[in-house]
Amino acid sequence: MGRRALLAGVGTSLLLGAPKTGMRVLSSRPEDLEMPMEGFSTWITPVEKFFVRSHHYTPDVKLADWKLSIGGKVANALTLTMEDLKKLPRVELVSVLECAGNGRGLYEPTMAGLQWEYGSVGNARWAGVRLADVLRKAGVRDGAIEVWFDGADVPVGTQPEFQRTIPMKKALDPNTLLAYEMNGAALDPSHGFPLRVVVPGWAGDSWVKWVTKIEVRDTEFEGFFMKTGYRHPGKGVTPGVAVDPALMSPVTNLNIKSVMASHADRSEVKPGPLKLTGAAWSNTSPVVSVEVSTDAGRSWKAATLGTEKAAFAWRLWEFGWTPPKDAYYSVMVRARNAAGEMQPLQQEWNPSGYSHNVVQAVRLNVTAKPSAASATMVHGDFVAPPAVLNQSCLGCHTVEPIQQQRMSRGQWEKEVEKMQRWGAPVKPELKDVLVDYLAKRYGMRPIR
Ligand code: HEC
Ligand SMILES: Nc1nc2c(c(=O)[nH]1)N[C@H]1C(S)=C(S)[C@@H](COP(=O)(O)O)O[C@H]1N2
Ligand SMILES: [Mo]
Repeated sequence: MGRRALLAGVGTSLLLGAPKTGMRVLSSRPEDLEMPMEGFSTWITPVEKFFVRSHHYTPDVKLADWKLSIGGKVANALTLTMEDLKKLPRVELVSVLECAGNGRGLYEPTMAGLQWEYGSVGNARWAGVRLADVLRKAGVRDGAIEVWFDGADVPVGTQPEFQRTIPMKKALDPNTLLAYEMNGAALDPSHGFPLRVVVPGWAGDSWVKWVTKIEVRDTEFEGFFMKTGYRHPGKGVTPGVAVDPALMSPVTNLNIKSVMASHADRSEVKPGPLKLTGAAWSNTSPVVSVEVSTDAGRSWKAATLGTEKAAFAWRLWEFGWTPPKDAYYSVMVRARNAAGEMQPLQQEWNPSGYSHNVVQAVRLNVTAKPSAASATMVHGDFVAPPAVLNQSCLGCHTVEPIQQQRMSRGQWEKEVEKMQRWGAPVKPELKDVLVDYLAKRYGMRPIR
């Protein structure tokens, strides 16, 4: 079995680091946690809210036992302690970290994999040393093409091990770091304590955590997570069609993307001024504009960008809007970067559901009578039907025509009144109870 984790045994400590709050748990062990939408309201994502994506169990690394080895095609193989590393120049930068699979749960047709929606992304301040400085110390030999990283985490059962490479050019980029700090403190165990790779502008699969071994290579690494996992056709393919991994390449650059976080899709708001807010980010080319459409993409207006910015960071944005009348709106947001890349209006599809970045549409019903409950129903909630449903609604037809509706409280009120005109016996004092129930159980955001 060697270093492998047995299914029950090694790595049983569930909580090694700071407790995370309000996260959407996609898997508790290995740890896969999605940031809640409120995470898009601060420029720096606190560690408690920062998403976690781990293919194996979180290793319990003790600094006293930890060492970093640098070998392969180098003149002098090195073994460094944290103390040695900290003698090299310290570099700090703020960068977005986004999982290649962010948004997978929004793809149609669906595909296997963790069903991330918007929150496998965060923006943090990373500090450490330049990978280039460490490589220079070791002396990269002629013919080197890529740099390989291995972390202290070990696979579960016969799962392949998470090991990754980045091309030499990216390894020598002055912004590519070996980071020992996140947001001003030592890395949290979930985020790679004591050392991780930071590759600004690139998706999370290159940001290897718990790094213990670095090797400079003159041949392409053939490991599962380079040759099979994290590969993308580079263009959209016919939805649902399988593509040979040999015809795909590793996911590297992030896509230009923006998220509206202040309002949930299919929610209701009262008339009056609204403040729409969210965040936008890009790859190595910075975000230059965020635009909002309140008419389903017919016209666009510039949102105001936040003052806090850095080359690889996300940019907060806000947009003030007073809906001209009570109606059902499709509000959209799109970002553009300095290279002229803009989010698409239609999502291209790829077999593993990577790099999702379609313009997000948030459907808002502006109404003086919001059925607040309908916006908060979540998967698995059950609301017991009141007796009045049976007494008033199931005399002429079954529950089916009722069940398939997705209506606001205002729409349900009109529907009940129509049924009353058609002969439904609804006691006046029970009408509100009935309408409330219908709006909650069969509201605009149906129970999936
Ligand atoms: C007096 C008989 C009767 C009662 C009682 C009744 N309905 Fe209906 N309902 C109908 C008829 C008739 C239709 C239309 C069937 C068709 O055209 O296919 C209908 C259709 C519907 C539909 C489908 C959408 C539509 O408007 O066609 C919904 C939703 C509905 N009813 C809800 C209710 C609710 C809620 C109640 C309880 C307040 C209720 N019904 C009670 C007769 C009734
Ligand atoms: N050693 C190791 N490094 C890893 C992973 C892993 O499973 N093992 N997951 C990668 C993936 S796919 C992502 S998206 C990021 C997530 O980093 P985070 O958990 O700090 O948010 O770490 C990367 N580094
Ligand atoms: Mo990822």
